[in-house]
Amino acid sequence: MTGLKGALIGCGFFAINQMHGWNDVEGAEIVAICDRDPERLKLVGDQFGIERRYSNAEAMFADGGFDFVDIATTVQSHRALVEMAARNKVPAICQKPFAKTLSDAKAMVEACRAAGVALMVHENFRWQTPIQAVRKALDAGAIGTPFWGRFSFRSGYDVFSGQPYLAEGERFIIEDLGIHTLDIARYILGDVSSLTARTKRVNPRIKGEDVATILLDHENGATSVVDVSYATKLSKEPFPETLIELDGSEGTIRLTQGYGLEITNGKGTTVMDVSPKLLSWASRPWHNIQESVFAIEQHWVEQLKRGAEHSTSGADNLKTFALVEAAYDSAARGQTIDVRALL
Ligand code: NAD
Ligand code: 89V
Repeated sequence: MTGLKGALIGCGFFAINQMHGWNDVEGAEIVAICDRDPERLKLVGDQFGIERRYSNAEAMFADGGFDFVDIATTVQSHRALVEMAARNKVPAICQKPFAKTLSDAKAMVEACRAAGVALMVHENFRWQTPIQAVRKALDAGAIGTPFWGRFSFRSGYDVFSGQPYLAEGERFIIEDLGIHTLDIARYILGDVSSLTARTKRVNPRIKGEDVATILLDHENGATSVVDVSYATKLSKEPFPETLIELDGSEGTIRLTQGYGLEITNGKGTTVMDVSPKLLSWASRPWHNIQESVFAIEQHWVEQLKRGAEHSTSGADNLKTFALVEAAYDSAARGQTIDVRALL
């Protein structure tokens, strides 16, 4: 395979994982980086040995010399940068949350479609080893047809020290973390027709909600609950594990804390360890997320080379993003929201 050349915009907290991931990916390398903060640009450029450094994304696109762009900035700049990539006919990866609003997200998908360039959202949680293991068990028919699910992320971990902006937004847990959990629910049980949500803010030092409980009606008739919290203090901190319960016509699946996968069906019960790998550059407890960064980047390269759609393409992610908007709307109005009407 001829190697693809990439450029990364946004050299902040999470970009370090993305740069490590690119070092491990086969068939691609990062040749240019951009950040408007000179300190971050220098830190990442020096750490990863990248000579081409820009403080302005327009200038980087004007110089060109790369086959794709990886946008790792926070949400405020996503629409402008994705549209810049489309104007320059450069395929783009965009971090989650994809956009500030669903209408921005739709415009970004349309810009890339019209320009004929691929667009993938860096929605990496479905690429975690334990989530892939659940999907594999379902696909193998281990529990027949699933009719109920629970996708749960409850933690007391201090995410604010690494990502201070998470304490400052009007919206917090659904937009930042629940977006991943909702995407996992879609990935496992399929698209959603309607949704009902309730939210709370428990931590008085942050602005947005840190607890959400969301009831999903899936198009195939299954029902699920997505429950997320950063206000849950447990004896053994589960961050950043998503726990899953699935009931099916022929059995049950439980993804338990500590990365255990328990499957019960007519043959009895099997228990497997589905722990993520601890990559050479990774550190606990983030290694689960870090491995999924590498996995989604490898997927990007493979699909781009084949000219095939990505699992979390911009178009696919509109259906996850609509769940985020619907959840905030439902919580504000105390009503069930018709998700299909938003798309
Ligand atoms: P951060 O604030 O640490 O880093 C963002 C960087 O982008 C900063 O260095 C900033 O100077 C730069 N930047 C912003 N706008 C720019 C522009 N227009 N041009 C050039 N540089 C610009 O943020 P972070 O914590 O690294 O988060 C970045 C994104 O990653 C967010 O959208 C966040 O939600 C997401 N994230 C994803 C995961 C995941 O697992 N997928 C985990 C953490 C964060
Ligand atoms: O994955 C994320 O988007 C992170 C975190 C796990 C802290 O919520 O922001």
